[in-house]
Amino acid sequence: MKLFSFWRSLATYRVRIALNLKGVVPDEVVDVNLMTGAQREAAYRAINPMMALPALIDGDGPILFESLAIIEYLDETHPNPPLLPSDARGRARVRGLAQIVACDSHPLIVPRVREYLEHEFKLDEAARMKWCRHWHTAALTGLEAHLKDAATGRYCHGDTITLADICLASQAAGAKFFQVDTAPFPNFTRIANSLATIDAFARAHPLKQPGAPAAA
Ligand SMILES: N[C@@H](CCC(=O)N[C@@H](CS)C(=O)NCC(=O)O)C(=O)O
Repeated sequence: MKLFSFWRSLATYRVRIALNLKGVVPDEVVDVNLMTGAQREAAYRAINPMMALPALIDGDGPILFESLAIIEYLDETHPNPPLLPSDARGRARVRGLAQIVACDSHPLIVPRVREYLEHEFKLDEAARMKWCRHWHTAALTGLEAHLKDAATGRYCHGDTITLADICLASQAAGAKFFQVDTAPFPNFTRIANSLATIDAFARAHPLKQPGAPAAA
């Protein structure tokens, strides 16, 4: 198994958490430096034509891409512990929470979007940060409202870790990178703090990966 990764990639952080929870250790971790644009080089474009991390090769292929799809693949191939509830409504809620992060919020703040805002629309660093913080806050506001539901427990959905928690942890790490205060979102913050104490999450954290700075 080969994981294409970069320390700062929040989508890869999600996959690393799932791998840790499942006790799966990739044979190789290939570093694709998002800060030097290595994701756009031909070698990586052949792996993932979207020029985005993560990608995973498991055995003979095909190459797996998109963090949520990879995590569901891992969940199906390594069912314990399960990352989705056993009931259809529960699965829909967990996938919905996960998609707020991975589909509605995260894609708006990735390097290719920030670089487009800079080069095409000439937005300076302060304006780009304002953009990122805006979309972070929109997701945090939506998540917090959902987390007031009685279905929330110690974690996003009851007292068992699910795909939603994996995504919540990546939103929390992103909030730190973009200096977004999560204090106004107490359920989100409580769950993020609980998850941070779990080894599978702590070991997967961006700042614990090779090449990461001591703080970001
Ligand atoms: N929806 C994708 C997002 C992939 C993505 O955008 N990854 C970022 C890093 S977290 C990336 O590689 N960006 C490269 C770029 O924007 O140029 C997923 O969840 O896997």
